Amino acid sequence: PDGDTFPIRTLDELGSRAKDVLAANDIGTMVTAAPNLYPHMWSWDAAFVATGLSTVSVARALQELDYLVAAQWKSGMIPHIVFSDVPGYFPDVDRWGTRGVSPEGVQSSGICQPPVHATMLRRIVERATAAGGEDARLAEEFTRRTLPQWIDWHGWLRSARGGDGTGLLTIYHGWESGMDNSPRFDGPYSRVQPGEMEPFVRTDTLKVTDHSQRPSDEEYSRYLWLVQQMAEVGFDDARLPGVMSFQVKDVFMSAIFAAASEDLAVLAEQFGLPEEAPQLRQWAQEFRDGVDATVDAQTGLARDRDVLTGEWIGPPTIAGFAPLISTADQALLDRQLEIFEGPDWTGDPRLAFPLPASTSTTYEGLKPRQYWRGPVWPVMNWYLAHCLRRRGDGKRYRQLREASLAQLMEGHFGEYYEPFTGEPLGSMDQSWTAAVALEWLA
Ligand code: 9YW
Repeated sequence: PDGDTFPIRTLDELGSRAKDVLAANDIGTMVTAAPNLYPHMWSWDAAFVATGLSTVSVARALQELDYLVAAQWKSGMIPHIVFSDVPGYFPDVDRWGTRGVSPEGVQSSGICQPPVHATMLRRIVERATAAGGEDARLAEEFTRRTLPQWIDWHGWLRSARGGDGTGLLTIYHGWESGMDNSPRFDGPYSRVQPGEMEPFVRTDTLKVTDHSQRPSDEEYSRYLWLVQQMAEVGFDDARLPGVMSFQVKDVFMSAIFAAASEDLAVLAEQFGLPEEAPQLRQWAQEFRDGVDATVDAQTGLARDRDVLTGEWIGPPTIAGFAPLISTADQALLDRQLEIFEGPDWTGDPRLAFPLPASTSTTYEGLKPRQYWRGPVWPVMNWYLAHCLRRRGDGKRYRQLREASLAQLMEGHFGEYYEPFTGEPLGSMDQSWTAAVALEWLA
């Protein structure tokens, strides 16, 4: 808003500006992911936004999760975008071809995103329970009512995407990982050959005018080709393995699933479905093991795998730290933390702030301004810190908090940041960035 000054001077001011960002992005039905670039609800954004909102209003936070879960498909899938009526984003619901496939009255995409929801719901429930009164009552009512849906969501992930005994979830589109153009996917995408397709006009490059911060046109034509491949089989889970030219075992998403299944088990025990807890814990165990088994003995990082070629995926990205989210193996955890704090990651002395970049800052393919190829993503900093705190590592949580708050004081709530200069990039006033600012301050 007019009159804002940069950088921000006090933590109080940071908090009130973060609240203003979320309020401004709230269109009544949903808090859009960003004011201009992303005028819809994204699945994993909504979960992070909800936890941030719960520091202000538990009722408003639960409304956000309610709106998302209401868009759940019959299969159990929670779609990665729930569209508002605001125009201007591409691909829109028509390009997705999901009308008639998605539930009546729901306008959504036809793919999923990482399942952070149960973890964030548990966080909100803990906050609301501590507050007591009306907040506690609302959180309990919401959790009892929606638990079956979150359990179906996990059941769908396990059966449609992870039922092959690997303890790893398959994604059929880089967008499902939430890290669209990460170098993790360069190999698999190089084998995607777009065929005959409707022409398209991107809208993201009209909004982020420095195109070097966004994926290339060639990348976008592959993204759209995969959407078409899914639409041609009516987004039928059973047919996707036979037709999709992109199939990757996503190690980061698998770790999120393991941790969230554990959190869901806790909620199930607490809110009336204790008989579901053993199954959820079994999935947590299976995927924890699956993630641990991907670790490269030489680099110490976890790896994705290209299902179609059977190859491990090499580039050192933030996804390599998946075990920080899920592992129960203390030696592995110690080794990962040493790498995390070492010169290729948060210990790189050239960094503006000691925070993990989306790819290692010493990687030859690093693109420090381009999306998931190098910038630092505030939401990832908080999520990883939250996972460490859950393990009892308050010291590291506080270190990441201090660095993150110092980064955010520049005041624009950027979607991502240049690692060496701290410049905000992509969309400004990004909702999940504001949400994690509130979490850091809570
Ligand atoms: C797009 C909304 C989404 C995030 C993704 C991020 C980006 C959307 O924005 O993708 O059209 O490029 O990669 O993780 O959920 O913030």
